[in-house]
Amino acid sequence: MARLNIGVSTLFCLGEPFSSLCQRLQSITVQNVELVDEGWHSLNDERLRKLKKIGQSQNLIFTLHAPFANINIAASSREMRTFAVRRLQKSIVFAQKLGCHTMVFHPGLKTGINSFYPGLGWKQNIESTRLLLKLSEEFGVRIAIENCPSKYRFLVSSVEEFSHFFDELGYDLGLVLDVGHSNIDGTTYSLIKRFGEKIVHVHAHDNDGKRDLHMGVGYGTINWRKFAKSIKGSGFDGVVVVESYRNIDESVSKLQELFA
Ligand SMILES: [Mn+2]
Repeated sequence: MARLNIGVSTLFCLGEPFSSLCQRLQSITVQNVELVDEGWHSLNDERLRKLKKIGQSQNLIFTLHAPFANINIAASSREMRTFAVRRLQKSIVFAQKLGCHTMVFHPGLKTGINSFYPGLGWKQNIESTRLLLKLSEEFGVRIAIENCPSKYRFLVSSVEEFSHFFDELGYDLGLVLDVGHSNIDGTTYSLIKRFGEKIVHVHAHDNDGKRDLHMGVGYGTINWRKFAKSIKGSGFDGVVVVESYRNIDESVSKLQELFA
């Protein structure tokens, strides 16, 4: 079995200024880096130039996480929905300019008025995703949707929901398996079993099985040995990105050992 690439998400330093992110990238020990187009690290053309330069000198391979705070591609208001898709479009363009092979995004969320219009939020989530897929084709950047904990009101979380979603979508869209999130929902192995060939990217962080704590690998309840065996067995050949808030280097070493 091929040795999988372990990467690091820059989410761990999102609380630090952009200049600090650049410094960290200059001494990062992995080749695969997931940038987060959010908060103090939100991208613009000047930042793209800096990141591109660092990426080239350090020989980094970038992926991009689309913004997720205040973003709902299934928002009830058309204006808000349009804004969300346009903002993600901006990220797709940034991803293209940075040479990212994948951009990760979150499914739409249920809103306070969804119950009055059964099925409408679901439909809007599908429509926005189709728009994003068109843009992804236009700009030549692969996009992939992430499983997020069901208790945070995501429209698509469970295995059944993802199954309906992919069927109805009618396009080929990759899945980002976030093993921290699936640990909370108890869906890790059912997601791998059902969508093994659709999983193009993995987010790795740990938790207590209840809260989305983004702890380092081995600090929570996830059986990493079992997970590594299962995901390798599914034929997955993408990048496993450490997305914890702390213990980054330690998590990378543990995963490198497990996936070697
Ligand atoms: Mn994630």
